[in-house]
Amino acid sequence: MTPPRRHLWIAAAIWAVLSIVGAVLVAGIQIIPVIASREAGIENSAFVLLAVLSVPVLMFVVVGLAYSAIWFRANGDEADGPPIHGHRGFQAAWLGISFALVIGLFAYGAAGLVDIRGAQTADFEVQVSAEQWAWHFTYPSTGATSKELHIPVGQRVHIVINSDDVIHSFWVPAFGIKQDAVPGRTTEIYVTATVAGTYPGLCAELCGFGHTNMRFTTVVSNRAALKAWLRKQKPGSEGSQPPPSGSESAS
Ligand SMILES: [Cu+2]
Repeated sequence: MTPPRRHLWIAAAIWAVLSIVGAVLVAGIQIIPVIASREAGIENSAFVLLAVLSVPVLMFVVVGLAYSAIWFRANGDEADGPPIHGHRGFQAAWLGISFALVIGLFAYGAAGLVDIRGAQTADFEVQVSAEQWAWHFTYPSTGATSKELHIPVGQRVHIVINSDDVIHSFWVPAFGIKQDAVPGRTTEIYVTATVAGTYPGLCAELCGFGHTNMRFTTVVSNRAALKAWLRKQKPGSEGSQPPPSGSESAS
């Protein structure tokens, strides 16, 4: 007969080994498929931390269950085992560790949120107008308009969002940002793109028959290329775009 303490140590050792191996494996994965902004990087590290910390919790349950099922299997006897009452140390550890995990994750998440949403300053501004079923982008620095979103790499961009009809949602998955476009109200979001390239954007709020096709392309380029592109856009050339101010129309 193995003494009970020995079982505890063996199970704890298996738990520790599986937790470390699992945490190392999970720590290496990128959870957001494409990361092209500072914000998406912060979010990905939060997801990874959450996944890493969940491994020892999962293993605690799995190892406890599997070890008991193998070593303490009762053949044919289906009666309940004797109840265990009031183990103060165990209860304190259970509550203490759970509390520390939750508060620690909350603190990490809150710091990340402040990092993403905190500073309300930007180097570049774009106004976004959503309607059934299209996106329009206006660049206040030149008055240019476009159907694609063009922003500079490595600079904090202020995106100001309005809707002409129903609720839409501005979403660029690679940037890790999503913001509702609400009729009669201006919403905003900030992003710092870190990798030049072209990224898909889409409406993330079911907004009617054409919702599926309410997509746009985001082009991230260096400041010089962006300036050259902006110079080529004639102000208001995009057509159906109303002037940037007073464009909210209630319908
Ligand atoms: Cu929409």
